[in-house]
Amino acid sequence: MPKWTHLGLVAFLLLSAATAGAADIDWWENAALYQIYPRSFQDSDGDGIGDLKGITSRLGYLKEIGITATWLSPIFTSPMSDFGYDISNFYDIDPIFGTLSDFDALIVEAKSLGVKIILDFVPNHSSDENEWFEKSVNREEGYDDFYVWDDGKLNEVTGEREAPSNWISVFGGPMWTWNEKRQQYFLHQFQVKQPDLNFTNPMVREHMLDVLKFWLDRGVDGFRIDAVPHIYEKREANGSYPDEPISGWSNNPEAYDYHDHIYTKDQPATVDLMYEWRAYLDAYQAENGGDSRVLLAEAYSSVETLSAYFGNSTNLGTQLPMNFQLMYLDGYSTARDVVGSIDYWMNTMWRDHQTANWVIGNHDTIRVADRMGAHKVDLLNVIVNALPGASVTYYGEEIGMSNVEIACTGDSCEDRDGERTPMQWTPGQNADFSSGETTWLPVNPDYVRYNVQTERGVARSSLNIFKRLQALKSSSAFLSFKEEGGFSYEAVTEQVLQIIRTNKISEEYRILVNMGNNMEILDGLDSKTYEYVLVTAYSPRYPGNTVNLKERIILMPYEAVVLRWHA
Ligand SMILES: *[C@@H]1O[C@H](CO)[C@@H](O)[C@H](O)[C@H]1NC(C)=O
Ligand SMILES: *[C@@H]1O[C@H](CO)[C@@H](O)[C@H](O)[C@H]1NC(C)=O
Ligand SMILES: *[C@@H]1O[C@H](CO)[C@@H](O)[C@H](O)[C@H]1NC(C)=O
Ligand SMILES: CC(=O)N[C@H]1CO[C@H](CO)[C@@H](O)[C@@H]1O
Ligand SMILES: [Ca+2]
Ligand SMILES: [Ca+2]
Repeated sequence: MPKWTHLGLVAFLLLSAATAGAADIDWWENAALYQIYPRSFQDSDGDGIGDLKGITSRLGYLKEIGITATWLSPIFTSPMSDFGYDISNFYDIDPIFGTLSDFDALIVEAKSLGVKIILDFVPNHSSDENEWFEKSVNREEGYDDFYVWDDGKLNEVTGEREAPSNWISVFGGPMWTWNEKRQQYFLHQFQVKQPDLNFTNPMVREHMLDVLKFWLDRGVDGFRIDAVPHIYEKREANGSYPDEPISGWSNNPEAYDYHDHIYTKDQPATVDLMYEWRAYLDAYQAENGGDSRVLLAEAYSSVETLSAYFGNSTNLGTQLPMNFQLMYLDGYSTARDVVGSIDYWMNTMWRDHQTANWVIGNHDTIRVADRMGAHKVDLLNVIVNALPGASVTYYGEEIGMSNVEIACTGDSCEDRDGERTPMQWTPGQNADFSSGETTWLPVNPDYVRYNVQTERGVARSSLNIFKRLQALKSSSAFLSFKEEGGFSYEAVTEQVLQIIRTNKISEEYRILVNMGNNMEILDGLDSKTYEYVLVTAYSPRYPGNTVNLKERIILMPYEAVVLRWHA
């Protein structure tokens, strides 16, 4: 495929884009999305663990910072072996987080504020403590085939029984575990305590639609689907499971990376499942009214695969196949690297579907401050909000939270805890996350400086920059991205990224981001005079200053600015 040049991209938009105006944009297409990790957002009862009442009390904050919709990591009943990603009852709230009536109260408050609520939906597996699994172990009628069971193979040399295939689970170790009671192996792509459901079984799919309906009826605006690529596995017509080839990426035969996951990831049936769920949501909307219900898909897959999950005009799939490309940047990434990451998405998803979304963090990835450096947090917030489409912010990134190093002790060792520490609200005790004596994870000691209350009062804090970005994101030039020539992006030097957003009539914004630690001098970028409308902490300029781009503009190390020209 020919590489798309940025001029070419603009030309392409000129030639072929429908002249869709802001009015044609559905809410999710330009949404500011925000991920809440419920254990860590706000504790309401002093037990040191965040909960639903806590979230409800903080919804006003989401409104304040311009969030369209928030998605909550799982809040369902769970033995918490994988902190809620192991669900024992898909129809209830875990007591740690509250009750169904707390949830209903949350929805009422969210609706009155105009903040949409999206739930994490974990279809691939349940907890082994789910009654469905117990029924399946006991081969109860209707549940016999609910999970992926197999007798395994007989090793002809040793005469011993072996797992059906060589598959390795995502967290390491075999993907098959023997169940004494049923005398069969069951499949688990994640932990042993997370047996995979059998999605070729229509009964399982029906149960899952029923789960969706249950929460839609309670007023949710959509679902973020966990672990989409892992839903189906390859099974031969004769019932056997083919071994996966060695990848060459790891020397450890117990590690997930040891194999190339051609039979346990992104199997073709997954695409149809996306269409099935989207059709269900659309039918629900048609019947019940209201705004579009959305599907966000978590899939660490190629952009080409994500394109298939999105679907086309006849087969609609997930609206927001989450784009993790920017999460692969690190402290050494230059503006050209950023452009490369943007290109990968634009060359496929934008070209084919004119849709985009940008994720820079989640509960499985170290925070931007640690991954790229504290001085780059604002730069990344500027980039994801300046690009067209939906932005996805992990709680705390808007105030520049960083990882906490948490000692790993024995069984409770969880290497993803560092990015899951309590939200930092004020410089008070426990950052006002909890009134308890201790919190489930320690509050980052830097909370005295990085917290919502303090940052509200600092003109160029990460928080105030973030808020300003949200205001821009919903203004006409930023909404008109589907119009011809509505935007472009390029690396004007190795270290300076430029994004242009314009409504082509009265307004043009130039966003300049210096990713490097050197001063950058740019001559003759354009012929117009611009006003500084947003400046970051490293900028010597003030909002309201002007600059004539026919002459020169100087950018300090790690400076990002938004310039505005108007007719
Ligand atoms: C999954 O369910 C289908 C339909 O009930 C059944 O034919 C199939 O054998 C099951 N698959 C496994 C691996 O149990
Ligand atoms: C089942 O079918 C696959 C693919 O056709 C083949 O490779 C495998 O040897 C077969 N296994 C058995 C036990 O017949
Ligand atoms: C849409 O995608 C399906 C496959 O999922 C394909 O069969 C169909 O031809 C596509 N339609 C269009 C209009 O591209
Ligand atoms: C980013 C994300 O949500 N990752 C989750 C994927 O699914 C596994 C198993 O459900 C979880 O452990 C991850 O946290
Ligand atoms: Ca609590
Ligand atoms: Ca699966």
